[in-house]
Amino acid sequence: EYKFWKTQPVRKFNDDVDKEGPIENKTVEQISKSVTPLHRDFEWTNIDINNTDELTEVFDLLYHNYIEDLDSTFRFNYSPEFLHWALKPPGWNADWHLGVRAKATGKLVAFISGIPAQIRIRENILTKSAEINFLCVHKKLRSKRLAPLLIKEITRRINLTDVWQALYSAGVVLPSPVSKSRYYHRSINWKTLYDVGFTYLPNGKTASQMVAKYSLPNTPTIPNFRCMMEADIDQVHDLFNEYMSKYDMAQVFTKDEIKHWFIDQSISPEDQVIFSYVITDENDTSKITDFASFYRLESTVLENDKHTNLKAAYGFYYATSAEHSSTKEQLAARLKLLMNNLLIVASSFKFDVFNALSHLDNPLFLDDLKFGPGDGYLNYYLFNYKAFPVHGGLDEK
Ligand code: YNC
Ligand code: MG
Repeated sequence: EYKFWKTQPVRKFNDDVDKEGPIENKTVEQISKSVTPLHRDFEWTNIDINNTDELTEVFDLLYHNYIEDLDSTFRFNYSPEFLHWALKPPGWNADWHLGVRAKATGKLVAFISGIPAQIRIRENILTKSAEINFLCVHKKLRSKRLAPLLIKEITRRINLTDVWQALYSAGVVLPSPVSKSRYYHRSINWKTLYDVGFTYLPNGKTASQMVAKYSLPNTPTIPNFRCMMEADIDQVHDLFNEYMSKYDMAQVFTKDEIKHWFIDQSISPEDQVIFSYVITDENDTSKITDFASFYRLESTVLENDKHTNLKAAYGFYYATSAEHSSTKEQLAARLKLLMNNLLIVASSFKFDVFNALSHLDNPLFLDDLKFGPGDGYLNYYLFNYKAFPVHGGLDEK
């Protein structure tokens, strides 16, 4: 059990945490300067995301081999624009976009990525850490212990830059989660979700009753709700930091990172990845009191006659100013207003479903806004850092 993971600096299931901090301390001098050995039929490759052909290779690998739901009805379809967004935040490192090719054909058969991140755990900020994502091995090469080699090699490359901690999340349970979230789903286009088997018709209900249940207005419910613009970055940065400070664990974003994570850079509207909105003060439209965002991540519908793709919105970060959240009741009311308007936006952009995790303050609005619990869970992990369990406070791309 956990033959690989038990060799790694991660907390064991039965380890009690007495004090938070690194599990092991090393220096760059102790890290090997040569690549992790691979079976002779394979070789390491750096993927240049800015090269369209190489980006397409990663897209194709993920399109055919990345995460599926439990009964293989859907598979994540990360768009090329999404990969640009997720893999090139400020300070990104080309060496951390790591692939494996079959030597004979040159075909890309595996991938893993790292990006720089700052993570605050209670009062400690891990200023230099990494976030790992998109670990993928081609279906034909599964269970051959390639994943541990990808993890070892990316760890080596990250360690060589004097970075020793990482954050990652996965549906699978590994030693040992620091936090756990459940997926919730809010139907928008009930009919499509029903046709693809994502949702069912409850006993005694008709399809049109279900459609009516989830119908949303065409326009925002308040006049001072609008798209976030570049000029809003400073205010959103302040709002974000203030709001996130109440959680035990959160990412820390610089202004450049706020710009990267919340202002969409895609060229054509149909490729838009990130959707960010703000509420301005009723009496002073230059003042931002709230912001909220979601990203687009479609799923391929596997083996369905009517539909090939599901257009899903994923709730990302939000924040509301202290004046709207002095009590829990006030905060709940404000988040319902904010998130309801986000649902209206998602509906106007023809999303089929809005997904959210059970973390942050989401439990305050999930039920009332007609989200229902899903089958999926997401476990959060820290590499080479022992921490007490964390409840809420992190998001996942
Ligand atoms: C997973 N998701 O337990 P043991 S999430 C980490 N994350 O090791 P093999 C995983 N480890 O138990 P396969 C994992 N899934 O013997 C499996 N493992 O100790 C462990 N799926 O390797 C597993 N993407 O190569 C076991 O398995 C060992 O061929 C078995 O490959 C696994 O991106 C995988 O779900 C997941 O493509 C690549 O199934 C494959 O099955 C696949 O024999 C579909 O591996 C796509 C999918 C995972 C998405 C993600 C986060 C990854 C985090 C990796 C850990 C990072 C650590 C920090 C490094 C930087 C450090 C610094 C500083
Ligand atoms: Mg393998």
